[in-house]
Amino acid sequence: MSFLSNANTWLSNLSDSAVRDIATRINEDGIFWLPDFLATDDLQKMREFVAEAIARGGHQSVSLRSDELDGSGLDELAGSKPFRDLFSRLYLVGTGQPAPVVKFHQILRCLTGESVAKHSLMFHYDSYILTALIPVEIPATGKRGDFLIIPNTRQIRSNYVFNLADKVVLDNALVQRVLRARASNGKVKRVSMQPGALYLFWGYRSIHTNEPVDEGAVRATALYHYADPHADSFVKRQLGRR
Ligand SMILES: O=C(O)CCC(=O)C(=O)O
Ligand SMILES: [Fe+2]
Repeated sequence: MSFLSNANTWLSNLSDSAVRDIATRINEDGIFWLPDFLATDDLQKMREFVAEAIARGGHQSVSLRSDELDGSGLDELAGSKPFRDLFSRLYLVGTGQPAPVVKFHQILRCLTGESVAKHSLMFHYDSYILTALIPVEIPATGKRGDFLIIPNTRQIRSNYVFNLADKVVLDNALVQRVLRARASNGKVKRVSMQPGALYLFWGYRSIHTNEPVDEGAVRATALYHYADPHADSFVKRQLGRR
């Protein structure tokens, strides 16, 4: 089977009503997921890329941007027309607004080593409306780095300043402690990540994070962030924020 053919076949056959169903799932459950979006061979190529990136980085956590993903296979997915179309179609259904040109803020997030803790249990809102997450490497044993989400807790803010205020409140140490306590009491939706599956959620509207994995383990997730509602904000530019 050729590279990404599973994914592209599913994507190319998505009817408008199937896209609406996905949006409904995201609205109602907080997250949509599709198992086996990537075939085993696709995953294999990405896993080799992750292993090399971690080895190069001295076996510590690394985050790679789109210009560092050549040859990973994740760049090919970013370029796939039906994959890109899924984002604009969901945007239209989800927001009722015409979709901006699809440009991804793409990250391959590899967690391992001592720095795992620093990159885990940091509840946040994304700067982008729609987030696709594809787990590439998830430990089969020990701590599995589950995804935690409190879905759709806010609307899209009309002004960047209100968005920033939400983020500042959420960044507060006490708020983070309260959220961690809620999570450890089982009061936060927990998603056990399956490698090769596709997960979609409203990253801008949902408080979310990941649990840690053991230091000797590797957790790698590919993230495709789309549509920053405050991309043109003057204040944002002045503050030099992403
Ligand atoms: O890796 C994950 O599970 C989530 C990462 C995330 O939310 C982000 O990078 O914005
Ligand atoms: Fe996020």
